[in-house]
Amino acid sequence: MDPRSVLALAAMIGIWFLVAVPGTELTAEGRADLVIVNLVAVCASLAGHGLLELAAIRNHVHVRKIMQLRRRADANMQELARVHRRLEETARTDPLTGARNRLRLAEDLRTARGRMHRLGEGLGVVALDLDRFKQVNDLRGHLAGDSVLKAVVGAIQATIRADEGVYRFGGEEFLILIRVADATELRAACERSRSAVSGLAIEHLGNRPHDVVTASVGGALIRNADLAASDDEWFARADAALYAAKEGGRNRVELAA
Ligand code: GH3
Ligand code: MG
Ligand code: MG
Repeated sequence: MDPRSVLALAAMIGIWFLVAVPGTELTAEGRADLVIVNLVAVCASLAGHGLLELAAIRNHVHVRKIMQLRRRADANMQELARVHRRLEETARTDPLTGARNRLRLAEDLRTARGRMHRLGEGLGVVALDLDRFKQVNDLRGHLAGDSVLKAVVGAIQATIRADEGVYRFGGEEFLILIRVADATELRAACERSRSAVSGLAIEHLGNRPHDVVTASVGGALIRNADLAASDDEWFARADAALYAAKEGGRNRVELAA
């Protein structure tokens, strides 16, 4: 039962008793005074209860406001974390092709070195350069050249695992990092990338005799014993193989010695 009802009931009984029950030694005036005192006490008590309730309501409103602010702050933090993740991704991506950029390459190579050290995994460092690409720009314009670059990245990405990467190394030269056990696997992976590019069948009349966009590919197999060499030395090995592929007639794969 509500404390106020209990209080009111008690007061009513008290007042009724004072007014109605005869035989005490109180005078009529004394009774009236007592009734008034009783009524004042009841009113004061009810007012006190009312004030307490008001304070409780205010408290409740404050708590709700605090919870609302807390929820808003949580949502802001989540949005901030999302924007941060997006920025991190954007800072590591080539805006034209969507390939990973050189910042990401340096980070991924550190990770690959760690895996090689711990697990003895082999790493394929593959350099891929489009053949006579300058002619695409000269014959069909720079924008057409740009869309070829995008298509090439998409085609190469389709040949590698989700946790492996294609990196834009320079203008129309790409680097691919793949996990391979030996030279046979490396050659097969290089060949998949090469044929993915020619398989796009993008017309390129400046690239005789194929008449479609092709790529030359150079692969270097990196093992535990190569951990002492720098990233640049690894790139140089892949680049030398790429140079040999260009020299050998383009649209072909060569592996570093
Ligand atoms: P090679 O077979 O010897 O590799 O011949 P190439 O013409 O591909 O090589 P070269 O280095 O002479 O030319 C590369 C061209 O790539 C020159 C440049 O205009 C073009 N290129 C570089 N970056 C971009 C780009 O972002 N967009 C476009 N459209 N072209 C680019
Ligand atoms: Mg080229
Ligand atoms: Mg080039």
